Amino acid sequence: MNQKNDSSNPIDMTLAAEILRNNDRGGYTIPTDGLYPFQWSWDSALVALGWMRIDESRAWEEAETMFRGQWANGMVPHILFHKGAESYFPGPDVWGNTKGIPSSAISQPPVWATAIRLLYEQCTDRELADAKLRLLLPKLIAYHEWWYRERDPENTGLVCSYHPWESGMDNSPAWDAPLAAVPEVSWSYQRRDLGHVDSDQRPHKPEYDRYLYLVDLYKRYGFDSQKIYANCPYKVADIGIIAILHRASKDLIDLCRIASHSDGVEALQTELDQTASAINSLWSEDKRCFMSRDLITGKTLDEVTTATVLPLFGGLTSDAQSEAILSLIGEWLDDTSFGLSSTHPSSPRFEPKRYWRGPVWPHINWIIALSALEHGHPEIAARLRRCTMACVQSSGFWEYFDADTGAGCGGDNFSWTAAITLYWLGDST
Ligand code: 9WN
Repeated sequence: MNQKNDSSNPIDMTLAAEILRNNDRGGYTIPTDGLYPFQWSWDSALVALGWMRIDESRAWEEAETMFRGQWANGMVPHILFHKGAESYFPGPDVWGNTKGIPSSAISQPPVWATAIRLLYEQCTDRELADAKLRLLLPKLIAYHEWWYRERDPENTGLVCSYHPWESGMDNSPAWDAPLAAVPEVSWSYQRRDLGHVDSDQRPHKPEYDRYLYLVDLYKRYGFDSQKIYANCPYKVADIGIIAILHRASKDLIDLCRIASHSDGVEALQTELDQTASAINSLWSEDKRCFMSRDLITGKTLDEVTTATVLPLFGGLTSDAQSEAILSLIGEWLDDTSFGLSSTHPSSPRFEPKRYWRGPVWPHINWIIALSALEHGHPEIAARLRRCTMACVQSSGFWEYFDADTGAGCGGDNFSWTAAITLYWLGDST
């Protein structure tokens, strides 16, 4: 049953807290029961921010559990399969990684260092915060080193993604062209997502056939980074990942300074400089935002999505670019009633309730609101917060919301929606 607010009353914070507690599986929080029964990386980072509002040590535990699944090469997998569950496909057997905690073989947008910075700043138990920071810093550094080393081996300044799932924005129309070039698997399989959610809110089968081809390819190459870099048919300089990584690396350097930790800082700074010099090659004057690039064909992925404004969050924009992006966001908000649709509504590929092709995602509104605030536009931040909270108030704590109606879509009693609600309602900004 969806835990729904009475829409005539303010949002009930105890409901949001109850969702996190119900989704707690002991040290980690699942996004939602049934549809996503494991620990996902960027979900978990955002969820930790919600836990910080109600239980500080539980917030830190979320991070510790995630980093327990870190690979020896530094990668933090996008899913940790702590326990078996039949309600999700593809599970650990399909991914095939049996070292340590069974996991997927790709990562997800690296929001962890940014989340840890916010946890550190907001934790009232300073002794706890200092101890956890000391413990997590080397792991965070290894994670960021992994991104730069393994995903930008030619030092272009732009890391690449190997899978649409790695972007966290799975069936974004921006990935249509590079994904179409990936072969399809020939095996038959049963999708579990369609047993939980209507098919008009989920990706199509041809996309899944290619998602699985890539999953199988990593396994065939024995998870060898060099072989995958040389042979992966999907390689995208994903503007969302690049921007989030950049922001997180800056936060990480600041955290290192706070903890007087110098190992790795200089190298991180070099990577930041390299990305700052490369980023303008992705700027589109015409679209007023940054575009991803298909690294196999060299083509620009010409689609305005919420990822394309994230360099604002990354602190990668010139003053003129910031103003251009903020005016784009303002107009985009005028065209929608419930916050930023994941794909711009003027796109012929916009679909208001199909997952990342249109719906409004609460955590993305939160990230963009934070960016607007940092760039001196509190009115845009307030607008994003207001319309996101209005969706939650009228529809409940859903995974995402129909961009045209604000109706709840995807999984219900969703952890990141509850966490962002707790974060926002416990915040004075
Ligand atoms: C694949 C858990 C995850 C989110 C992603 C979202 C969705 C998975 C799926 O769910 O992806 O990773 O099976 O659809 O797209 O952003 O982290 O909530």
